[in-house]
Amino acid sequence: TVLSTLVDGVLKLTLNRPDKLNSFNEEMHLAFRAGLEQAGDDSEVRAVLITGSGRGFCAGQDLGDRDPRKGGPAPDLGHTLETFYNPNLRLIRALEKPVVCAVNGVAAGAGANIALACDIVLAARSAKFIQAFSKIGLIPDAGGSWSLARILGEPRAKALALTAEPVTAEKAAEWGMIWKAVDDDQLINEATALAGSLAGGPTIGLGLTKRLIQAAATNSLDMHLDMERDCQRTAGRTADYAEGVTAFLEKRKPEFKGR
Ligand code: LHQ
Repeated sequence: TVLSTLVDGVLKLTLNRPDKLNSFNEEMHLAFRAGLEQAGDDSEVRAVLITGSGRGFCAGQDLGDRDPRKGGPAPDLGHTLETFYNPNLRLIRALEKPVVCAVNGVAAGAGANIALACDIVLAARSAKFIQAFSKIGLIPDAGGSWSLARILGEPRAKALALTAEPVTAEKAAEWGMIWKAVDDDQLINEATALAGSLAGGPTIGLGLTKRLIQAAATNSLDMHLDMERDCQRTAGRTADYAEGVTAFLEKRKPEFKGR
């Protein structure tokens, strides 16, 4: 349910249930988690690229998995979030390596919000982001009510979440929800090139940069300046920093090793 390849430092995770628009069942949640855990544990992995197979990126939870017409007690969706979604969201945000997301088609419900949790999001021009939850009586999960409010502010966040109106890739870029919209036939090349270039970067410095930017919203300036000091101290001790400065002085391209 998730295809995984590691090429030139890029761990590519492809959500792969194309006839269900890559919606999540338990098996796919666990396979996705295994990929994200590998990204953290394996020092060969220096960037992650997440995409979907077929015409969609991800339609959120597989709604066929929990058909209310079959009867039985109401499912505990809080348990589903705690067991399956939330660990994966936390892994993406805590991973101190860049996570690129190539949204190749529709991203609905939790699928949209997993994309929004990634560090750099490219989307095919034909892709749409849909906060589908309100259509079925749910709240925006997978971090959506948090990330939308942060990214967009309350007016746009509320309108998108309450109406479930689709947002085109173009508009998502204009609103700062994603990095950019890319022609459909260029998406995977461009995302692969971007992930490849990040994987060739100074991994420790990039990871610390991610940590700092994520901490900014909740830190005071005083706390944040201390955090920058500590992170820069760490970055300044890496071999990649020495290589970066040496390469600059020698007027050549640096060869970063991720150490
Ligand atoms: C699907 C799905 C799908 C199963 C398309 N499931 N089959 C929820 C509950 C529990 C715990 C916690 O969290 C959550 C989080 C959530 O993510 S809730 C939101 C769940 N997702 C949705 O409500 C989106 C449902 N899907 C749609 O609205 C449409 O499929 C979109 C707008 C994504 C795409 O529309 P179309 O391009 O017109 O495609 P389609 O609807 O024809 O779908 C293609 C096939 O994929 C179709 O199957 P079929 O056998 O008829 O070809 C769909 O049934 C299937 N599919 N989404 N979530």
